[in-house]
Amino acid sequence: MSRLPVTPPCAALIGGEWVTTPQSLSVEAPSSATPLAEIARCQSSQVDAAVDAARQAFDGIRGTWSQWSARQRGEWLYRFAEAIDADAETLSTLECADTGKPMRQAKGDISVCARYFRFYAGGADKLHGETIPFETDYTVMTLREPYGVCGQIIPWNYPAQIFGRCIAAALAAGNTVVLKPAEDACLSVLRLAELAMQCGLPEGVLNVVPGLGSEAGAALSEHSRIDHLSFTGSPATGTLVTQAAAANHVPVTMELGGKSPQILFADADMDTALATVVKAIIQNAGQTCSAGSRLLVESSCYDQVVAALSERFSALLCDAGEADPDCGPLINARQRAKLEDRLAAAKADGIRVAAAGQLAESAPAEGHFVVPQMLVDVPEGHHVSCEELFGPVLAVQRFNDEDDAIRLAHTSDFGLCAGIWTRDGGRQQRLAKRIRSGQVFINDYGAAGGVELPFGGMGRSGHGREKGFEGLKSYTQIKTVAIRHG
Ligand code: TXE
Repeated sequence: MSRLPVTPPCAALIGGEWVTTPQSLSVEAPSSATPLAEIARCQSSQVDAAVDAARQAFDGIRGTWSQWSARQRGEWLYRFAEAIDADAETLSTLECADTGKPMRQAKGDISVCARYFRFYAGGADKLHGETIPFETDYTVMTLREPYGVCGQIIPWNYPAQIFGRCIAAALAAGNTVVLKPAEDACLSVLRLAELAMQCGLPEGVLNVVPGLGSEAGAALSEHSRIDHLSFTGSPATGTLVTQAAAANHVPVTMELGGKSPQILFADADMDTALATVVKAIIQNAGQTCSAGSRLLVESSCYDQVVAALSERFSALLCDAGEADPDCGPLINARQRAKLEDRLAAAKADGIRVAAAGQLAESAPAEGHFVVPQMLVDVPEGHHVSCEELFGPVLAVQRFNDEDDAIRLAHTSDFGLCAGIWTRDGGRQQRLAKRIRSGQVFINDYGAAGGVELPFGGMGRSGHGREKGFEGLKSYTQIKTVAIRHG
């Protein structure tokens, strides 16, 4: 086994206790395919126990969470953010080893995780209802209340960040949580859960049930005693989760990925645009729901842009995450095989790789590496310009005018993020309104993680919003209270 700075509790967290399971799952390092740890493999019995613990903490039979004021919850979240920052070195080493992402990205992810807790700490006591004018002998008001027990199923690409995004908002709003982390990467999540308990979170408020999607994940999504479910992952699994939740009329938030376009006009600040385009596709080896995986270039500057980007792609170095390269490995052999298969199909269709990065000599032969690459002149509707490939692969296409750019942008069914690069103010506003996308960046892409900015999909990218104050509200429901005066 590779060495870790600390071994987080590799069990399930249920009602404040770390519980081992009869069977375990092996977690491997994507950079070297060597085992890192054995984690719990929860089944429906552990998920039941975790939901019971979360119910008790929320309903107040055993726990105290529902008696905490909003201000107390905010103070706890703030304390926890400080604890995350204090443990950043260990957490980022775990995240780097477990996901394979470059070390500086792992460090950035841990700091974003702490930022979520700080942001929502300030939001906890700013959620409120309103009064509504009604008949003269009535006072009518709304109360904004937590759902109760929130189920959360999260993926492996940003375990610590997505932990922050979902847990901080759900707890700030007063919910309790049962969290199913991904089987491929969950060590930082286990460490974060351990820190949360050390920071004095009451037992049962946060429960963690590691395991397989088809076992623990399915058991959580079909559970009849949860009140809300949020899921981040693939559209196919999202459909299964939605169907299971619908059987119990449990409301869901779905974050299902994207094929996000950046639209580049000839009048853009080219240096900034091209540096950002490269970063937006190699970040986390392209395994990012909001990756800028398509580049649409105005015809008049197409050849010049492809030449300049080719130079940048050729200089990229791929290596183990610990070496802090431009690009790390993919998460596992299955994701690598899937991507290589789609690239082989594109090659068979005559699609040209204009430039590719290099694999460092030091990169372990067993690592799941795919070098960054740029596919050019991709025909409209081809799978590499419509499907989420989830790798460091940029598909480049050409457009003639604004209408053409919007038409091309909408050839994928997703609608998560978009970038628009132009100095023309009117065009910026026209396109921001016309494009189908949950987030639009003008002369930028990603806005540095932006925990304050509402995030979520249009079209097949899902529904519901996380991040920002909208994300906090999405973990609440409205109760109407009508008082007839005596
Ligand atoms: O995702 P899954 P996978 C996309 C990306 C990637 C593809 C497949 O395109 O190539 O999905 O990745 C849990 N009931 N994204 O297979 O299966 C699973 O244990 C309940 C985009 O890893 O969607 C994990 O915790 N849960 C994405 C989570 O679902 C189930 C991030 C995600 O796994 C389940 C990751 C089931 N039947 C992949 N089956 C994004 N939006 O950022 C699995 N799970």
